[in-house]
This record gives sequence, structure tokens and C-alpha cells, in this order.
Amino acid sequence: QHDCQVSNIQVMQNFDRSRYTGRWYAVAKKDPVGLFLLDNVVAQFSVDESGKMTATAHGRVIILNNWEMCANMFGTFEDTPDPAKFKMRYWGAASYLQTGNDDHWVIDTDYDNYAIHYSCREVDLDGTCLDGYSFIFSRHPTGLRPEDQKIVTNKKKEICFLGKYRRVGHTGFCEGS
Ligand code: DAO
Repeated sequence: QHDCQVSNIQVMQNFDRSRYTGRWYAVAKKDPVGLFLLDNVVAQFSVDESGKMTATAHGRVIILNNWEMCANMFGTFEDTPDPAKFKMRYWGAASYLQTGNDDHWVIDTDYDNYAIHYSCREVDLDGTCLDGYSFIFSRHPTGLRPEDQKIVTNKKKEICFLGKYRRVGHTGFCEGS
């Protein structure tokens, strides 16, 4: 399971979407090619009446090379046979923001403190991920608890993104949005 094959990546067992609802602060991110969300990234997951998972998120972005703003984003999740693997369709509150349809996998979470998200946008010919991104989420804006850090480090290794993350700061830039 350390061969970096996207198809062999282990995801959260018995993922419970209702326990996953609520606010998550991104504390670290591995960027994809052409990164979008820079920092101050907060996601809010919900489960609607029909049981479908949805999310809103905001984060600081720079668009048109020089314009800094807070992007308000929406996402809907399509279920797959694996309860921890979703297809996420996303779009912005404004038309000039990014839209897309990405894989959205929950690699691991304890629901109360940390979560590791993974998305591979492009699988290489050898089965490894050529272009992907990943968020490390915390329930706490201050970051991960020390006891969760080694779990997260191990998972970063398993998904072959260890060393590719940067810290995601929370400065209050998107507060009130
Ligand atoms: O920031 O480079 C990037 C890629 C992330 C794109 C996804 C943003 C929209 C997410 C909306 C729902 C929540 C998790």
C-alpha cells in the first residue's frame, strides 16, 4: 500500500458523513497544478434532507494575476460504491471563479479533530498521481493537536504526498464571508 498507485490508496473505513458535517479549517495543503485556494480556507460540510453531502468553502485567492479576494465556493458530492469516495462538483459564487469536477476522498478522520482529504486529478500512465491536491483539515483554527500529528504524517506518506504540503494560514482575511 506504499506503491503510490492511486487505485491502491486506502480511504476511511465506514465513513460516516453525518459525523463529518460542520466546520473544518484547512491547516495544510498540497497544491495541484494551477493552484486556486491560497489560505484562510474554511470548509463547511452538510448533509441535506435526502442524505446527500454538500459543502461551502471560502478561501483567499488571486485571480487575473493580481486581484486578491475571498472566494465563496459551493460543492455537491456524488456518492460512489465506496462511502469515503465522492465526486465533487464545485463552483464559485462569482462566475470568474474556478469550477470543476474532482474526486474527493476522505483518507482518514476522527471526526472531532483532524481529517485528511485527497484528490487526484490526473493519474499517470504508471498508475501514480500526476496532478493532485490534498487538504489537511482541523476542527481547531489553531492547528492539529500534537497527538494527531503523527497519524497525519503517516497518512501523507501513504498517499505519497509527504513533503509536498505547505501550511495554510488563518489571518482573518475571509472573516465574515
Ligand atoms: O485550491 O487548487 C485548489 C483546488 C481546490 C479546488 C476546490 C475548491 C472548492 C471546494 C468546494 C467545496 C469544499 C471542500
